[in-house]
Amino acid sequence: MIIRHSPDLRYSDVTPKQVYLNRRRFLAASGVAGLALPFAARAAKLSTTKSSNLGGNEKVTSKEIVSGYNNYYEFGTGKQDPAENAPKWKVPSPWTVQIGGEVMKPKTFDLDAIMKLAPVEERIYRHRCVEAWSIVVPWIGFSLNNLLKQVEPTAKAKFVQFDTYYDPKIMLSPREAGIPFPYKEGLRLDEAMHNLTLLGMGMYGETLPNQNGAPLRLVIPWKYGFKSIKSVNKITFVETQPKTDWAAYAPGEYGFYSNVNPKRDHPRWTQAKERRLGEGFLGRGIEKDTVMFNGYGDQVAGMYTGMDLMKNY
Ligand SMILES: Nc1nc2c(c(=O)[nH]1)N[C@H]1C(S)=C(S)[C@@H](COP(=O)(O)O)O[C@H]1N2
Ligand SMILES: [Mo]
Repeated sequence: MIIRHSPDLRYSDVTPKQVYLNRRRFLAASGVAGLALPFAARAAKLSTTKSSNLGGNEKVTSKEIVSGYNNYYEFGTGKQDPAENAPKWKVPSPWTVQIGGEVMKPKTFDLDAIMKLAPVEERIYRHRCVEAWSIVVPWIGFSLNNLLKQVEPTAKAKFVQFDTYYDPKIMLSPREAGIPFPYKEGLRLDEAMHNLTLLGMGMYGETLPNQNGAPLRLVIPWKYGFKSIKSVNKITFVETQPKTDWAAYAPGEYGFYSNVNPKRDHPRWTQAKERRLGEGFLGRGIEKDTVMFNGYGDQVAGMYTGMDLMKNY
């Protein structure tokens, strides 16, 4: 994992290039050019504080693939649908994240308040979809625990539930998509508080494209991709294991934990192998062995000691 730190970024500093260019023109006209550095320019000056744990022959996947081959069922069930449909969605502004449930201090945060909580980092993570394809992505964000600790969970809080924003006017209906909306995911409290669990607000040096979960998403690199919920606007601390979308859809196929596990096959396909997108002959992808916990076992295996991971899939 590569972590780069940057002090005091506001959400508006993580700026899509086009918006940034327009803003710079505006600032130049008003005589304050140079005050607002784009995120990419600041990122270039960030220092690397941890070395990558990618294998020697693993490369960052191209931005074109990561933003063009997506699962975001609210915007269509085909892999190309989100890239076509999600950009038409105007992300509500201000974006708020409502945090409540079993907490001492329920609170609603806007993006700028969230950006003030911790320095933004770039983290290069492997991503393994339950459908046996994988990518490597340079995310921008910081550990979710920086946000969660603000509300002071009570002793009753054992799990954390996450909701995706839902607007039936622009997104599919649950009937069309085949899964319930708002999309829901959940983590055990220790998983949610783990340093690897990322609250992502950008990738490849810019804000997230809508199809990748703008403006704010989770990235949990040792779990199958569907745990990494997009466009989060609600976080609820709860006592009992929450009902999550894919586990509700097919409990025998998708469990609550969904840790990457090459030994526990999906009922309809093997999980021992994966196809790394964009590599190999004509970029058709190369087959790789899937690694337990997606290769992050040294950091996360301890959370599951004593648990039967064939039963708790
Ligand atoms: N709200 C929402 N979040 C979601 C999904 C979705 O359909 N809706 N799909 C999940 C799945 S299956 C995967 S593999 C990842 C894909 O993230 P990416 O498109 O950024 O690669 O998003 C996850 N988060
Ligand atoms: Mo996925």
